Amino acid sequence: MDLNGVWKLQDFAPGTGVPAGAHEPDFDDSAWLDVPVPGDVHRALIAAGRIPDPFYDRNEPACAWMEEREWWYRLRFEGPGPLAADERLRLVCEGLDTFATLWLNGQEVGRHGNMFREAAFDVTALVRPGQPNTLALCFDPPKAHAHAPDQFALWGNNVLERVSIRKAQFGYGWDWGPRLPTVGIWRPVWLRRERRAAITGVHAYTLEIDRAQDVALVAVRVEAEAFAAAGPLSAEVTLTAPGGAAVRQTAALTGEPGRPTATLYLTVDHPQLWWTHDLGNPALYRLDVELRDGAGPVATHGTQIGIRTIALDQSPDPDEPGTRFFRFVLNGVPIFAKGADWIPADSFVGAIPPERYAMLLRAAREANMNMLRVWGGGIYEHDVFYDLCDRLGLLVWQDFMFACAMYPEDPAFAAEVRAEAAYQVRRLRNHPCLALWCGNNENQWIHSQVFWDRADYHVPGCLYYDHILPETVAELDGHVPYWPGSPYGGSDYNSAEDGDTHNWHVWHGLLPRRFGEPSQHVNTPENVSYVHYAEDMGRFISEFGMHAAPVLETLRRVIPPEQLYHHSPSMDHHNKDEPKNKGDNLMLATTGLPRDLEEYIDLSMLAQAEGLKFGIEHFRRRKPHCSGTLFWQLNDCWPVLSWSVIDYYGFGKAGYYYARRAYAPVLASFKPLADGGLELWLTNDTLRPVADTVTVRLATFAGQVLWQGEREVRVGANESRPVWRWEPGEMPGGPDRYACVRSRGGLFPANRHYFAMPKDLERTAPPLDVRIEQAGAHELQVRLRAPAYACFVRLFVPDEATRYSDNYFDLEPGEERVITVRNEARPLAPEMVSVRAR
Ligand code: BMA
Repeated sequence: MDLNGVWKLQDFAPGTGVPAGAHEPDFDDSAWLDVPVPGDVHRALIAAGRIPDPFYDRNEPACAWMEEREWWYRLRFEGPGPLAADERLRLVCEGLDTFATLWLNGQEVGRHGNMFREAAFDVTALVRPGQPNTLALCFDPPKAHAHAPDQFALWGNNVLERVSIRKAQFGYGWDWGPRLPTVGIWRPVWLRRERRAAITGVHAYTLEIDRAQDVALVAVRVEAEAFAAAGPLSAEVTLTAPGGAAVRQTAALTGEPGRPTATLYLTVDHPQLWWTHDLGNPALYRLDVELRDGAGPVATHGTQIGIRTIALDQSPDPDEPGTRFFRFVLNGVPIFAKGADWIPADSFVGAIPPERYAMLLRAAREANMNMLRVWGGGIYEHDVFYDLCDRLGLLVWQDFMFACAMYPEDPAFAAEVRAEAAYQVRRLRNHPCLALWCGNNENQWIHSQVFWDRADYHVPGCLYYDHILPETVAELDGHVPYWPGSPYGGSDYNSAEDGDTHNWHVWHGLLPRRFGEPSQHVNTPENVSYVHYAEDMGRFISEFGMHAAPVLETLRRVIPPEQLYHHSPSMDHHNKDEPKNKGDNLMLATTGLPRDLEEYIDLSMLAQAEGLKFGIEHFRRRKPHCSGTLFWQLNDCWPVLSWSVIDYYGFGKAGYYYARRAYAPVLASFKPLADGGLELWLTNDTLRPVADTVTVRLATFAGQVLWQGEREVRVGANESRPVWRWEPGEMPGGPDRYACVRSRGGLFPANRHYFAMPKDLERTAPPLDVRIEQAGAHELQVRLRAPAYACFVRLFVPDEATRYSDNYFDLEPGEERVITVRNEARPLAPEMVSVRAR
């Protein structure tokens, strides 16, 4: 029975709800607010006008009072029909945020204190069958359980009282997020009627794929709880292929009488493997389990699984002695992980519509990404996230939810962590998208930077990252690899030789350091310039990035008109990264400083986009020594100036389109050499060799071709290598010119190289010839041409559902391009499109 829908909501001064009788069945709650379950208290209060929109202007502190109230939820529901003697009822709350006490018909059912694991109670004796029942929940004030420990804070808005609560850590404020800690029933609530026995766990995993014999071996472990079973239990497991062919098997459950288990082994002929979308088809099989006792079927369980193996290769890299690989191996094939870090898609995590997940994950796939990292300061995502990643063929690097702090290790907290880990591993382990379990975000690394010289060196929280989490993963999953932290590896936990790294050298101006030396933040234009990515010889770069403003349309929605200027108080409030001039330093190094708001938007976007292009191209050329780039960050949780490439409303920044091209399955990129020479590289992430005729041109921005050549090139499957080299002087650079490469066969997107930073280029923006044709109610064709070189050509429709076949690109003199603009939600007309260039 589904207890989701509209409940009643009211706040009380701490400790006054019970004396007022709010837990009693006959309490009058008719004046209370409506609140959706699952959902979020903030959203209900905004809808009722009790708090202003916290994202607008500087409204955020106007919601702070909520942290000091206790919050009550109530629901009246009709009890189910009479229970038989062999039946029981369980109340299952998948997500309570956070410290809750529950009453059913006035009787206390239990308490719960962890947002990240379900609360389940046997309520057989409390529910009134066929009659009205009342469920009441009281959430303690979030403040009441927050104890600020004695430890360093990373940055001003990193509030450490969060570490004592198993709750989304970013809600207490982050360097891209407001302080708006959530309260409420954030995941579904069910009343589960069970008869004689229940399925408590299903774990499906691929044991082996034999590609020569075209056969796979899949194991399915079924766990049950028998509370009134008529005789021994058995399970029938059916695995159905996408085309309908099914394999079926039955086994008896054995072992502990009340908690028997069985593992079934299914041989699948002609298996359709689950691949990431760029390497194949993410095939999904339907898995059905039926549990039976002597008297017949008692329970069923249905899910989707993929047949795939995933491993983390850390063998020594023979070509870079002293280093080890850090690369994912999918179905036996080493892959280059291309993607971004994922943060919660809204500050109010209980109220995120599934469409928002679909929009963001589709955008990730369209940007040629094959992996996202669910970052450890947010949430174990909603089911829809993992279901979509399964379907779209996107791998997921899953952090456990610990970030940027030291964590308590007392027994009560440790027991909570153990229970949470067990719940989440069991919940997510069947998803074929799952590629890695990771202990936390940055906890070992940050600790090592602060306490590097302490003799009694111990990272508080290691009990989890080194013991409890890996033990839980080994016991309950055992097939998806575990990694203790991000970054992790090497002597300083952020090493170029071993493990994954976060490159905050660029952007935060963090100078390279070795273990045993103090760290330094040097925020100067020279130091934050993205050219330093070229010094990064890391194995797998799981964070790197830089800020850009969102589009003007987004700023207009949250910044009052009189505050629409760079560094206005309201704009600075929407930038949580201290000091707030890092973006200015990056622009100083790259594009020059902006003169007005529109230029600020353009130049910050250009600096971010060029930086991502530069970094991704460098890291991809280093394949396989570097085997992954996840840039910080894909998305936002509110409208903000941040590292994201897709803003809160869904508008892509320039960086989104630059990354999409830089992540193309086959990439052609120029590498400037230290001696003044130049190389052309081809990076092939596909599993087949490629060959093409490429044209390279050196030309001035004004239109004079200085050199042109054509050549046949070949690159092996899954390989990156130089295919052309110009000695110093053969391709003479300068601020008035560019080099560009094109594919004759359409193998890769055209690419170009500037010989100077954008601010130093000697050129003037040409006029654009733009012709827009209506190609259907929801589609426009935009034909573009320029007499001289046009940089940063951008099309814009002030509607976030609009998609562009390409955007923020360059046009060579005389080149004609046709861009398709589509909006499935609303009709488009030519006058809705603005087109500009630099
Ligand atoms: C790392 C991340 C986040 C942070 C980002 C930008 O620290 O893991 O915690 O938001 O860099 O500073």
